[in-house]
Amino acid sequence: FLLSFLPCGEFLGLFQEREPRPGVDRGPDLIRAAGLLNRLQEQGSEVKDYGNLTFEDLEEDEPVGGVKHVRAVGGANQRLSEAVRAVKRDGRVSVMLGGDHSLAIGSIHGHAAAVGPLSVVWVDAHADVNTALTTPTGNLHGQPMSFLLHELRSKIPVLPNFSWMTPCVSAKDLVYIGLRDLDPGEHYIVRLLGAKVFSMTEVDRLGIGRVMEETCDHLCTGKKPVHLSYDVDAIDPAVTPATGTPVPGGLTYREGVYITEQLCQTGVDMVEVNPLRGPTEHAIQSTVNTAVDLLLGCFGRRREGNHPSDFLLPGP
Ligand code: Z70
Ligand code: MN
Ligand code: MN
Ligand code: MN
Repeated sequence: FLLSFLPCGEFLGLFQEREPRPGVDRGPDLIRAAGLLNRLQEQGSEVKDYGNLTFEDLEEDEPVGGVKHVRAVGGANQRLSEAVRAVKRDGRVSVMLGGDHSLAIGSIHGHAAAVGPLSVVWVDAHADVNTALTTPTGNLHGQPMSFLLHELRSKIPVLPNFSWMTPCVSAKDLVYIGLRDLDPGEHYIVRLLGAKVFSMTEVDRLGIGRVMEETCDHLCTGKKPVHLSYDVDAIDPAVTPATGTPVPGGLTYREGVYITEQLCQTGVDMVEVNPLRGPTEHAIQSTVNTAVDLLLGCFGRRREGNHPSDFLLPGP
């Protein structure tokens, strides 16, 4: 019966070069090549692939106050936001394949522009909530949540190609799962704003069952549509090594899949799959296959098995 509840899924592949860690633009096509679309169709989703957005390298994109690729990332996210809005106009659930996590800016902005205020479940080793002024690296993939949060609005400097962007998420509607590598400024911000945090410590203490129960309770009080932003580095690098910033001590494959089973049919980002970071072909395949399994879990796949709602038991 689960399949009868399946909505449409659709895909936005994203190309984005990121200078220190090239290769993350190849994630979407690898996820496609692993059979994602066919497998979603087999489990009952009507899928449309909206193709890759391609972004040109900008000639002039000097760092702004230490923040790198500001104009390219700002412009790319503006286009992505519009693309996600178009997907929502088609009445579909949006799945954004990254690409790095800075793309959550446009993905979540576009989703919110279409349906109104959202709850966000951010599954990641990192909180990605540095501001342009707290960032220790200048990398925008460590900052997307800071642009999206209403509460940080006055703390974000004016940046070129970001003027289209306005915050669309309240801290009380944000749940983090899997955190284990925060910068001091990020930890301060998360505590100051009172976002719900299930770090790996809480996953260990409560177990993933209780974590998801409390996550759903927390989201139910807000009653807003949910956006799941899934960084593949939330999963332990033993399972998903092909990613830019692997951090030991992550979610198991089973915990990672369980999250998706509890949160199906939401808008989804699946980001930070980077084949050039995989030490071996096996490491890359393990990462890509895990990303596919997480996406299948988002659209109704259950480990106990599934059957179509119109299944007819054949007689002799
Ligand atoms: C670090 C920073 C990071 C990935 C985020 C970012 C860490 N806190 N790594 N996403 N893949 O640079 O702000
Ligand atoms: Mn991230
Ligand atoms: Mn991360
Ligand atoms: Mn990142």
